[in-house]
Amino acid sequence: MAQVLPGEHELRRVIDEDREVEGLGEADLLELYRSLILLRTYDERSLVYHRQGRIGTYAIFWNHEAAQVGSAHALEDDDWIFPSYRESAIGLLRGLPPATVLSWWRGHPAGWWNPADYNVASICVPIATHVPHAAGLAWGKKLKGDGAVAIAYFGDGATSEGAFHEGANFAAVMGAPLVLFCTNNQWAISTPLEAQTKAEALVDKAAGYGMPGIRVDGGDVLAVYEATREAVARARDGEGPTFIEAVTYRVAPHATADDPRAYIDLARVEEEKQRECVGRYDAYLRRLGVLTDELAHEFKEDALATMRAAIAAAEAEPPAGPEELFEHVYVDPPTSFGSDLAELRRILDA
Ligand SMILES: Cc1ncc(C[n+]2csc(CCOP(=O)(O)OP(=O)(O)O)c2C)c(N)n1
Ligand SMILES: [Mg+2]
Repeated sequence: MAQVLPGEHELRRVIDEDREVEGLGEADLLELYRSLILLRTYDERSLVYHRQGRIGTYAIFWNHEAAQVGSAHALEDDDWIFPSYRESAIGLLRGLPPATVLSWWRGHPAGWWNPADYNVASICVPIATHVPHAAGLAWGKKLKGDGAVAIAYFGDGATSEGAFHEGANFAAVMGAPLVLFCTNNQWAISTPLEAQTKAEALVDKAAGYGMPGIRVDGGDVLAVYEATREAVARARDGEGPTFIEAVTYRVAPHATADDPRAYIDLARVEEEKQRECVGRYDAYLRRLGVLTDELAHEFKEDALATMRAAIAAAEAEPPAGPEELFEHVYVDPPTSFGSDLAELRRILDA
């Protein structure tokens, strides 16, 4: 049996150490910035669209962008992404149209896509159920020998779920090329991390599965990139899965339906907001002399225009027909579907 050292507790950092990441040129650094601005803008506009009644309940990911962008940029296009609801817009980094993701939040069928078109699986709402799916896909990739890896995104709360355990254990035993990416934002709705686990750090769970664990500053896009690149390289080299704990803080409500004032320390939230991840990277790039006001303005304006066009496209989708509730459920639908649909049409007058 391979000896696996306990996961590192020290947070890996790049920005706060004013280091540079080997292999990243100026164009790469700006591409990371552009992606951060795209996701930040997506998130901020989505909150407004929710308030305007144009999308449904929405899971805010403000201050999670660095964890998402840093990790996604460490992948190749052939690698598979398994997002949770907190990473709803991560497919944008793969060319998934933002109108599609907005349609998803509108509960419209146009919000679903063929995962194989982008190597991005459906957005997973049940906690951790996608971890075994990702492990299975990664194992399949290994059997086919095509060199691709998978990454599964989930939260601190997900580590208490059976599906997380099953997926992590299976991936380790099968040597599946999988990155288990845990965004530890220290809350699972109103459950704080200390009520979630008695483990000193979530990264310690890695040792229980016999896989390496990396603990990284989740607000540091470069540190996340570097850590994920290492995990991806291990997976591609046939060395199996890695558990990454990206430590950040949820400074927004769990979702638009939540009011965290009932359970959160607002002073802590304010403190964390001061260190939010896009501003930290912005300041780093300016220290390096890579980012100018003009470029920052251009990226922001592009992202805003993208979102304006996206919400217009999502709203232009014709309403879904009631028959779509019944389609694609069975190859041979039961005969009752016919009368059920007729009844639904009668009720809806559709
Ligand atoms: C299997 C399952 N149980 C419960 C829920 C309800 N639920 C939605 S979000 C959430 C908290 C998850 O917290 P965490 O894994 O830390 O992710 P975060 O929301 O912080 O990104 C829960 C319990 C669910 N979606 N699925
Ligand atoms: Mg959480």
